[in-house]
Amino acid sequence: MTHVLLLGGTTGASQLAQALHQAGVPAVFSYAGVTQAPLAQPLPVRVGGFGGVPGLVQYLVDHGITHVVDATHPFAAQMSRRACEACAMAGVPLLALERAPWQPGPGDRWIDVPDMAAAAAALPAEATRVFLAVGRKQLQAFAGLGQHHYLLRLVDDPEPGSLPWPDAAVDLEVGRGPFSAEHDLALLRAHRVQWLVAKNAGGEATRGKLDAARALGLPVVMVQRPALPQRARTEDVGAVMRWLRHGVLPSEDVSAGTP
Ligand code: 3Y8
Ligand code: NAP
Repeated sequence: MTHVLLLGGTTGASQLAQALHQAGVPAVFSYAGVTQAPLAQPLPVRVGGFGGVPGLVQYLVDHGITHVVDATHPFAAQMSRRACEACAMAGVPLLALERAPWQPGPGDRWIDVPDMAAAAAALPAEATRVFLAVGRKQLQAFAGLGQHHYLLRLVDDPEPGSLPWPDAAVDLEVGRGPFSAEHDLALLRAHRVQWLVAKNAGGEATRGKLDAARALGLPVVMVQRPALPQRARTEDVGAVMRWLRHGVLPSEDVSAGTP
């Protein structure tokens, strides 16, 4: 009897949850619990970490999980690494639902950097206005750059005093996305943004800010994805459903991750 553990927290995971629900496939949707009110799902939901690899192995065994789909974000690297390890130990098949990285197009002014520290170093020394679209957990890398004015987009209101700059240096937009290019163009204009910092999340839900930056001719510091272990992956919800039904992916769907 199939029982799927869906590691979620992204638009793709929400789309797969709908497909699993409509197909009547027994599944449980898993959130880390880092936002106050995550999107409701049409599947039973569990929230919170598993307790590292041993905790996840125990969960797989206790709940008779037959398949794991890692539909977490490309930057949720620790979860993805631990899922690979736990599934190998428990002998449970794993498939990643992962969108391709964004590629620059004509008119894009991207500065590719390997990590958040390099992103901070890529900003100009002189004071400017920066849209940090990297979430709450990554702000510390920019804490020492008090000369800039920041526009932050967070999923939840930050705790008072939790931001690493004085309130006067920060404009805050609280929102979950997806965000349209029109919305983000108005946002960048309203806040006179001169620089963007983004993670190469891929997908359509937040590429609007990149289209808006191109329209305004703004430079984008683009943080590359962390390396992940080799694992079967696909970008297509239908391919996941075929894998669950028939156990294999057509070869064109399976490409190894970044070594
Ligand atoms: C908790 C689940 C969906 C929901 C939307 C996608 C799209 C918007 C892109 C910008 C960039 C950012 C951030 C972002 C994106 C979608 C998708 C995606 C980026 C939710 C969600 C959870 C999280 C966690 C949250 C992180 C933060 C990152 C905000 C739900 C809304 C910046 C990443 O405060 C915190 O602790 C937030 C932490 C991890 C990155 C960070 O380091 O702070 N996402 N995002 C999931 C869980 O608890 O398991 O609350 O409903 C999901 C979404 N986030 O399903 O359509 O699919 O990628 N989320 C980044 O890419 O830079 C926003 O503003 O342009
Ligand atoms: P992370 O750093 O890779 O994971 C940290 C720990 O959080 C994991 O080791 C695991 O704890 C727990 N965890 C993460 N995702 C989980 C899930 N879906 N279900 C249960 N436990 C989970 O993760 P993150 O970058 O903080 O991302 C947290 C969540 O936000 C994920 O669901 C991810 O899909 C979503 N998200 C992240 C980003 C981003 O930019 N990172 C963007 C959009 C959405 P244990 O080891 O104890 O199991």
